[in-house]
Amino acid sequence: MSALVIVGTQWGDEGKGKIIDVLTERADLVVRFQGGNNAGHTIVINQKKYIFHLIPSGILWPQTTCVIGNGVVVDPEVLIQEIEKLEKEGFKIGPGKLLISEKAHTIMPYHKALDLAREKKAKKNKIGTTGRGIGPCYEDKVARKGFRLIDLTYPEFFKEKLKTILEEKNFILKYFDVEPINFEEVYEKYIKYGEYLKPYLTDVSKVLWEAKRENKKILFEGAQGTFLDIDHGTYPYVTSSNTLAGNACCGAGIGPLEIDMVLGVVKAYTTRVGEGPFPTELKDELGERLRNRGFEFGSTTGRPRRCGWLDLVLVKTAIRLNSIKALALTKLDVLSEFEKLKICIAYEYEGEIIDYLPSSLIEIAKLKPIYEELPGWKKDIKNIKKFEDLPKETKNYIKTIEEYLGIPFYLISTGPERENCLILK
Ligand code: 2SA
Ligand code: MG
Repeated sequence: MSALVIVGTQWGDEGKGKIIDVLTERADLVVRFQGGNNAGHTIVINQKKYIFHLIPSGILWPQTTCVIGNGVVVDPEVLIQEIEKLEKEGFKIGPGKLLISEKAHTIMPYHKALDLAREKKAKKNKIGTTGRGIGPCYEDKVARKGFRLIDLTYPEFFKEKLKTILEEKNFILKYFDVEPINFEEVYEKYIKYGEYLKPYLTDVSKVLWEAKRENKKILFEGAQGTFLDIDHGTYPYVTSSNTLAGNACCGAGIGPLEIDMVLGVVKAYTTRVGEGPFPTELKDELGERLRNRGFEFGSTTGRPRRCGWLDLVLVKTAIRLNSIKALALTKLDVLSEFEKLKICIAYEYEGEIIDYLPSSLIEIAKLKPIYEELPGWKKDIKNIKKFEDLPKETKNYIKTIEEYLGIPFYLISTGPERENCLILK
């Protein structure tokens, strides 16, 4: 398959990093197309954990070119730190290995300050953002007040625009009782970032077009998940970008007919970090067990993730929203200890059975999940290499999901390491 998009079907943290890493063995390019360093994609190799925030998860494979598309919002400080950390560990990054769109927008210090200040002021009504300045940066992009990475390489242009913009930003920061941001400091820092990143900047759209013509294999790496999408997620408890597969086109600069396949990643249970509705959430000891067994803590912020049963109503909706044609199931091993498992197959809403997530938060709050109960397997499945060798209860769990969704699993992950993986087709 020459252009494959990988997206999360839940609220992020489905284990996309691991799936992308496994599939990158066969990819020439791995492309990020939205989000920023709010993402935390984790890969474990020989018990060493790597967490990527901005650099695409394919970076650890020697043959792969990694690409940051125009739809990503880039905090240059974080990106440079990520590059240097990997180089210190012996990975060769450098221009050619990593390509960055000139059109990607830049996270500025006032974006982070505003993100944090708004959350603090909102108190009870906060979104639970990662505090990385993602929302304010996308706001400025849409308001046509943003800086693209290419702008940092033109000092005079950058200087003039920064002066005007800082005036407005400092006025807003004052409203939040936040110290004003110093022009000189930001200017000096960002011009240096511009110099550092200049060799990496390129026209990503053109690169991908040519790669496609040469039949290269391209993997588009979605960040966050379907229900954090700015349009189709549980608004306003969402991130500020379109997380759906369709945005791989706009966020990287390719047309829709260039995409050949979309793969959805499904975690064997559900998690969410931050505020917002979550119909199958377990607020009891079972939720706590899922969190501890699955090590469900934010890989960017360290926040404990909320945990609950697998919600197939959500996953089925994600299939529709993203044109998902194949699925990967992750973290199945986390369920190994449970006597009984539940999967949500519909909701009850005011006495009626429905199979969709309503748009209004008021309606979502009234949903009661309807569960199908399945027996657990209570056996370690980490090192099983063939589907046939899985315990019959595990096979039953997988088959029940596949039947409901009408799509087969292509890959099943049974542990954090690259080898803990069953490829089914
Ligand atoms: P933001 O910072 O504006 O994007 O936050 C808005 C909402 O989006 C959620 N969000 C995420 N949810 C899951 N995983 C994400 N990445 C990190 C991780 C999160 C972390 O991999 O664990 O470490 O806390 C991610 N990024 C954004 C966020 O929680 C808000 O609900
Ligand atoms: Mg994550």
